[in-house]
Parts: sequence; structure tokens; C-alpha cells
Amino acid sequence: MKSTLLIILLGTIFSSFSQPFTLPKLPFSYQEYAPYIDAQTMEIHLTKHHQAYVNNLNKAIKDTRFAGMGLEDLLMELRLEDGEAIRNNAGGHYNHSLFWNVLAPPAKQGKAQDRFLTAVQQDFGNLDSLKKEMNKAAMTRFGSGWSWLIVTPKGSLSVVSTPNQDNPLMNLGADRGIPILGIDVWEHAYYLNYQNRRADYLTAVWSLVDWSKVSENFDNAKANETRLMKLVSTKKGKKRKQ
Ligand code: MN3
Repeated sequence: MKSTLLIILLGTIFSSFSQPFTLPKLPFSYQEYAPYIDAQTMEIHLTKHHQAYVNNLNKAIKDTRFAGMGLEDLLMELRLEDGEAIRNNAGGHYNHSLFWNVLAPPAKQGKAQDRFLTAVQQDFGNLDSLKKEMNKAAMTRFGSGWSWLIVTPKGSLSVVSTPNQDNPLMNLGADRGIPILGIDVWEHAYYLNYQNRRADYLTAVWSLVDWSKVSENFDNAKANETRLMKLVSTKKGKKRKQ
């Protein structure tokens, strides 16, 4: 019963993760994310940037071994040798889908769940220290990339960052895990409101993080032992340049 419910839940949230890949719908209107992220930035980000990743991904995997594969499996299987078109666009689609999933206007957010909070306490002390670590990862990421909260194969929480549209599911010689919260630190995520002020955007974006969603993602990642095990059991891929 529990697992059926989980599958239905995952199916509705991540139906855009099966082929052909499609753009997910935002659960709120663009205006509702303001003033933290303005409506125009949200719209351009989703309908131009994210849509381009989806279109280019569907094109790039045609007649490759990835045709028909689900997005998470594809990300876990791909190698540096598979080239940048598949990697950048598959990452772009997954990363943005997760980003939209955890953002909600403050009045519509739920609370962090106990299981997640216990893990935060264990690995960071409290939510504020976790935010600080994610901000640090975001601020020290040179150029474009992402700051992540992941569930490691050991089941603990960890903060990592990746360049461009890479993510911790990929086998690129770096720490791997299942992302449960991702902060986009490409300039296109904040340019209209904040121009070059990444730190101001980071302060604002925390107001939009729905901890009940992050808690849900945490439970799902922990329940997915097969996937967590696969992250350590596969042969190490060639290391990317950082
Ligand atoms: Mn982006």
C-alpha cells in the first residue's frame, strides 16, 4: 500500500522524467514567487531556458543507447565520453525540475518533517547551519552551477556543488548522491532582480524553499535503496574538469 502510494506520487510529480521529456508545470503562477524572484525571471527561466534543455535533450538522445530510458537512470549511466549535449541538457532538465519542485510562496509552504529535521540535526546541527553551508557552496562556485543538498549512499545528508548543469547523480568522479534540494546559481536565475548580486539572491531564495517538499524528497531518496546502492557500485567514471 505504502509503496503503491509512493509510486503514484512520484509518477505525478516526475511524469516529465519519462520520454519524450516534457516541461513540468509550475504549481503556482509566476507572480506568486515575487518579490523573492520576479515573475518575468520565473517565466523566462521556465519557458526559455528549461524548455530549451527539454527540446535539446529529446533531440540529443535520438538513436543513442539512452532512447526510452527514464531521466534518473540516464543521468546515472552517462559518462563523460557521451558528450556534452546529452549531459548538459539531461542535467538542465533534471536540475530545474527539482528546483521548481522545492519552491513555493511563503504562505503556501508546509513544515519540515521530523525525520528530515533529525537528519539535519545529526549532520549540520540545525537548518541555519545547513543554509550557511549551501550558501558557501553557492558563493564559491565559480561561474555557473548548482549548490546541492544530497542524500549520500550511506544515507546521511551532505552539501556539494557542481559546475554548469552537472549534478550529483552523474558518475563524474566526484561525490555522488540523490539531490533533494538544489539552488540554481546561474545568473539567468536572478539577473533581472539582482544583476550580479548572487548573495542577495541567495538570501531571498531561502524564503521560497518549501521544507515540506525537501522532507518528502528526503523520504523518497532514503526509500530508494536500489538507487543509492547503484551510486557506489558502478565503476568510477572519468573525472570532469571542475
Ligand atoms: Mn537555470
